Amino acid sequence: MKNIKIQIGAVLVLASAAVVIFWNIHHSAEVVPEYVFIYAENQAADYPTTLGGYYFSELVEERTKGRIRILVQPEAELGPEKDVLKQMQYGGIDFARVSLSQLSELIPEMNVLQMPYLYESSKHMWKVLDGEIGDRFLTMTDSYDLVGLSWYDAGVRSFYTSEKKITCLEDLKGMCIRVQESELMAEMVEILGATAVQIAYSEVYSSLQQGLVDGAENNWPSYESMQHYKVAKYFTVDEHARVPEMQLVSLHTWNRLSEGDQKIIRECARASALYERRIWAQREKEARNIAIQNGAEEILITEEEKEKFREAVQGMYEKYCGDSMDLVEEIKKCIP
Ligand code: GTR
Repeated sequence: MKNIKIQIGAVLVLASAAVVIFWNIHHSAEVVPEYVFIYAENQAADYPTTLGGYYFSELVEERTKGRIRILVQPEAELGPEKDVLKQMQYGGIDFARVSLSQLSELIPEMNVLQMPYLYESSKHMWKVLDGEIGDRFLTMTDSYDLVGLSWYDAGVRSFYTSEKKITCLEDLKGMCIRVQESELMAEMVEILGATAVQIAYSEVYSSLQQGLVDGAENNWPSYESMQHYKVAKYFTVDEHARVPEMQLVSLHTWNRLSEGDQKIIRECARASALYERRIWAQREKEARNIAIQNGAEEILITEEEKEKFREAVQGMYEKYCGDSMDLVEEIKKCIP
């Protein structure tokens, strides 16, 4: 009898231990987050900037042990970049990755970092952004109810057209080219001789297909990812602008977080930016190959011809960087 009691006792102890273990496992798998934030991204789910966003979200969740969850919404589900920025200023959207062309519409001082033919190479741009200038511009957003977290890579932009190839500057005359919803980009295209039409990113494919515009301009990965090569097969490598991109958080969201959490978020954003930069370089090559294999024609222009493009836009510096010409000089000297 005594033995049976001991056995029953042991079984009960084991059973309750199993319940505790099961409860713990189950419970820890379902940590209820303290914060659930949304993150706007206008590129496809497999695009480098989106992958950077997912990585950021994973890192934050890991480092906060599930207390902070960030839901990345790709493919412009939360609207065009212009509207996303407005919503962030009111705290309607928490995080986003946006092009500086769009951000400069809100913060004109940013234009200086996206001027046409400003950087000589990707390395040159990264030397500027990784240094004191880049840090200064990340904090510039604070007075616009936004907090800059990190810089993302978006390569270099070139023109692409449907019917007529661009082989020299004169070819742009009379063409109608889609640009971002950005005054600077529109002016650049007009100065180069074409008519600029500002259209949201998600509408570019149909605008090219329906012949509303003769061409557009972007980097190889966007050209390939959005399948623009199917409706605009001539890609002219004029490399007119390197437009960096920024990962941001709404100041309203930021102010809800403790200093410790803010630090984690900054660190994870920077780590995700380095990751994005690594996969960007690879994707740039792949995108070019995919587009060409599917019928795109790459048109290379001579240095001499490129110089004509460069000269044509010089007047824009006075207008957009009038008060910061010293900074332009500083950037130009920041050669790696
Ligand atoms: C891409 C950028 C997008 C968007 C797009 C455009 O390079 O990543 O965020 O700005 O260009 O041309 O609208």
